Amino acid sequence: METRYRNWIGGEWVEARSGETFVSTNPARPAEELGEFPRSRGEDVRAAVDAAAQAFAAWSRTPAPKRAEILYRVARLLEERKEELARTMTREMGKVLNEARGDVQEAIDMAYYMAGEGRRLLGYTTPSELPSKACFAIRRPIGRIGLITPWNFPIAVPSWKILPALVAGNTLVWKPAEDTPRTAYEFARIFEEAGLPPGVLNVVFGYGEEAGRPLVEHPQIDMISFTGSTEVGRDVYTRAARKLIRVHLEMGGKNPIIVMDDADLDLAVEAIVWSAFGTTGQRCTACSRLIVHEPVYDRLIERLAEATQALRLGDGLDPDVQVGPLVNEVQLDRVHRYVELGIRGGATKILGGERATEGDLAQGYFYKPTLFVDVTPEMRIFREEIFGPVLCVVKARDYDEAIRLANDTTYGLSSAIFTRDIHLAMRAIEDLEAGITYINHGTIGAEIHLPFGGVKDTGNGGREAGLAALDEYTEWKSVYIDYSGRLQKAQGIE
Ligand code: UN1
Repeated sequence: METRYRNWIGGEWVEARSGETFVSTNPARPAEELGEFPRSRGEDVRAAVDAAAQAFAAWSRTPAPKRAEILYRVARLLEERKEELARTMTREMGKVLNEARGDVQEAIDMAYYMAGEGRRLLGYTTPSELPSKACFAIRRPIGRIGLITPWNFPIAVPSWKILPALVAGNTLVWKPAEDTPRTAYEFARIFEEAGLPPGVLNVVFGYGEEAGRPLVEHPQIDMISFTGSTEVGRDVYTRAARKLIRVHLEMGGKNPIIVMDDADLDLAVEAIVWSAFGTTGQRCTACSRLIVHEPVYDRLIERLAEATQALRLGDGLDPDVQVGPLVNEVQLDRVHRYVELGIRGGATKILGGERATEGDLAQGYFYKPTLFVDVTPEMRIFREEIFGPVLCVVKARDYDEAIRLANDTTYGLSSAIFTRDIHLAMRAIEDLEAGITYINHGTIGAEIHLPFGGVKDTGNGGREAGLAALDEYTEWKSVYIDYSGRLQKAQGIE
């Protein structure tokens, strides 16, 4: 049985103009299909942007507390459907069910959080330098925003963009990842059921080059928010620069965990395994570099190898499974190519390094959690984002060397240190070049009410989530009201 899904444009569910489609499948067993989706192109994107443009006047004038009421309904519907959405997500992109539930929970949290902002959206008032003059700064919506989102957090990451953008009064065109259209469809349906007016959120399914690019280049799109690879993000930024529009970019990571000799090693091992192999390593916050202080190196590696070996691979719907498949065959090949590069480059593979093919695993895109030691900073496996279950371990003589190694990367999203020394912990907060630093916790697991994003090539300076999200999705307007009845010139001009 196959089900055919459609784009959501101006409140209608419509086919791609070309009639072309693509199919979404389950990475644990690719013969299982989750539906057929429109393969959209420029003409579909243009229709969606027109719908967003038409909806803007009414939506941006709707009082924010009223917009927020819809967000509260979205939150409640997400809660009701949490289990169903999580199961669809697991079937569509492979993450284990518990993690898929967490993914939906992030959207629930964000919906409540941003709904609350409907009654704040705070600006500020400030005194004027002149008498009988009032000054204040308010937030205004930006306009029509294009959203391009990845498959690894198919509900959470879109929710970080859609919910603040909506409460702020923008209208949206969303191009979800081609690997997770079904999950995106189910999420979009919730906005429809919650009573979002037609055209406020539009969804166009398809591929980056065919549907994403025309969205970025459309003259009526006032901002792009993109989460994905640094390579694609750079292209998005460059194209959008010609239009001088705002671009929010959330991209790669090569996130380090440092373990010092005074650390609680049991805790560290548990956190490393969760950060490196949770979501099969397919998080932009995943730990892919482990930097271990020499005195505990051997002990830590031994325990880490043991814990990694014990991980169970399989279909994420099975509650005993800890590591699901990679999302598709392209990723599987990519991860394996990196493993080969590591071996050729002289790193020592102590675990994994191959596709898992035992029994039922053979049909899916399963890859064994992989541990490399003897890694050096010049190696590509140390430098490039692999986005799979591959962890590189290096040894550090002392804290300073550990920090140097941690910062020896073009990325800067998440980072962590395990130590019981408060001085080192506090120093690491200052020294680690990253948007996020964890003390005695792995690199994954950000909460939605704090700013999320990174430095260096991870982004272009913006942050999503937290109150920072409102700065992304609003323009500041400064207002001056002169009630002196005469022309008063600022800066003391006579
Ligand atoms: C991502 O991988 O794109 O902090 C986002 C975390 C999650 C979000 C990750 N809450 O790992």
